[in-house]
Amino acid sequence: MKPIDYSLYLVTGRNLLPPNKDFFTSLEESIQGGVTIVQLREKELDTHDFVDLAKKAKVICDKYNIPLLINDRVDVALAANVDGVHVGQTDMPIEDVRRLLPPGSIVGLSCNTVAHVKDAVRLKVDYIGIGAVWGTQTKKLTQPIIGVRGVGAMLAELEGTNIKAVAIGGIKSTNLLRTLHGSVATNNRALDGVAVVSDIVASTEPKAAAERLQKIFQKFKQSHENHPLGLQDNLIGSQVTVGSVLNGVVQLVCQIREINPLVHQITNTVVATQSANITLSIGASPIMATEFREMADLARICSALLVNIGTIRHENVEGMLIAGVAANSYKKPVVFDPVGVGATSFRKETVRSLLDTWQASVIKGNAGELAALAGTTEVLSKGVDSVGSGFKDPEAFVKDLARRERCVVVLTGATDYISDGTSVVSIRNGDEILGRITGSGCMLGSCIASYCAVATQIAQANANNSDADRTTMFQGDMFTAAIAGVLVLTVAAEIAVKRDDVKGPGTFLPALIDVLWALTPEQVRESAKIIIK
Ligand code: 3NM
Ligand code: MG
Repeated sequence: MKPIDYSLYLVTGRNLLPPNKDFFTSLEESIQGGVTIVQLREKELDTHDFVDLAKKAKVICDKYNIPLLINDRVDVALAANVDGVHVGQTDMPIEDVRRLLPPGSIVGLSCNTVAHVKDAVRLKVDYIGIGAVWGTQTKKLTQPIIGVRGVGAMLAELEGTNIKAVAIGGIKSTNLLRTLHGSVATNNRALDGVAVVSDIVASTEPKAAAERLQKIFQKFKQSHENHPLGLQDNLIGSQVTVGSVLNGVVQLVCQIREINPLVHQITNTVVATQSANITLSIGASPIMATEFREMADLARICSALLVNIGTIRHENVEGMLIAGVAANSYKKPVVFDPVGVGATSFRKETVRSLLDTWQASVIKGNAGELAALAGTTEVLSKGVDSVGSGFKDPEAFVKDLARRERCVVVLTGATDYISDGTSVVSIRNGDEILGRITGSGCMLGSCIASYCAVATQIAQANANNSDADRTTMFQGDMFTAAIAGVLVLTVAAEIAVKRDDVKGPGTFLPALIDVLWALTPEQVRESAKIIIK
């Protein structure tokens, strides 16, 4: 028996068909577009009509040799002689479904929690439907929305089983890439497919809708198989050495002044001016816009986005959500600075919803912030500052967090640690005076975003047409960009603090801007104190 292809799982919804679109025509066109398995879902239909509908749908599915399942109704599945049944948590128990259906039938179960997945493993279902991953208009939900990162935790439970998994709920071609990348578990288990109702059924061109979805899925599958994080071109796979990293940094430090990339920064009201000045001094151009109506336009013209929640207000969240989604859709890097995330539950909830909605390319924070983000109590914070020295094993922590969040992670402190989930670079540059001025961490976010911007532009300029078509989330080497941001700012701080005119924090800040303005790639290379593990 050939394995079932769950990649594009259509759940029907006749009430969503466009006017004058025949159900069977829509079904057949969607299969022609790339639907690989179909579930007939009817909540209102009389049994007689349901069986009739199932038999007719079966003729179409058989023509294309794809499986047909029935939602909930074992009797209808038996009567129409289809391939299996999908049940929800409150439907007939799995043991009974199995006993009633012929051997070899497909049995699927809806799961909303990790406990449901554990049950599914014990009951040996063929596949699970995880949902709702996003909000949906198609079904009245009785359980909270899971969010992409919650899907990963559920997928991890499937390790060592043959159980397949699809996600469902609000999946569209516009969020599919993020759904797939964002839900990969820490053990690298990914979705086997996605289940979709409205994005296909409500379309006047279901064939084109299915083609779009299937194309994105196939590219995700390729990039997931080929790159450990699947997100970006970086040094993964090639040998990372201090020399190769510094060469990459020097290239970015030189090119940023030629390319002068636009960097959109949504930051806090304490540091906006100095962040903008820092951006200018290293050779990029800042746009400090927060109005949500501008976000889509800015994502198109800018080469990177910085999101910093330092003085977050409820009314700013929507803009941050829209900006990140728009940046993702244009494959522009998103640098995220979860300032003070451990301080209040509002910040925690905001950070969770931001990271559930878009994919960051780099997350940076101090020990307290990253501990709060990771949900460990190993490091405590006081307001926006960390308490104590940090993690017992900072290298392992940043590597794990990079894998979990599927992006580059920068942990700042006396030593800065940067990981892409495979390598960890530690940097021992800087000066304690950086801790005596406000917003040095925020300025670092601006530097990283600026180098991410130039890395993306370089990658785009080098891309040929086939590369432009690829479906990694980002283009460009975000790992080297993050390292460049840290090195440039910390090396400049060392030089600035030694200047005769610097008497303390007040004179340090303008000196830092001046030093950054004149900093040469050679100074960065010569002063860099970096170790790679
Ligand atoms: N089940 P759309 S969400 C049928 O969460 C169904 O179990 C869900 O429709 C679950 O793709 C859902 O139009 C509807 O959002 C999905
Ligand atoms: Mg049901």
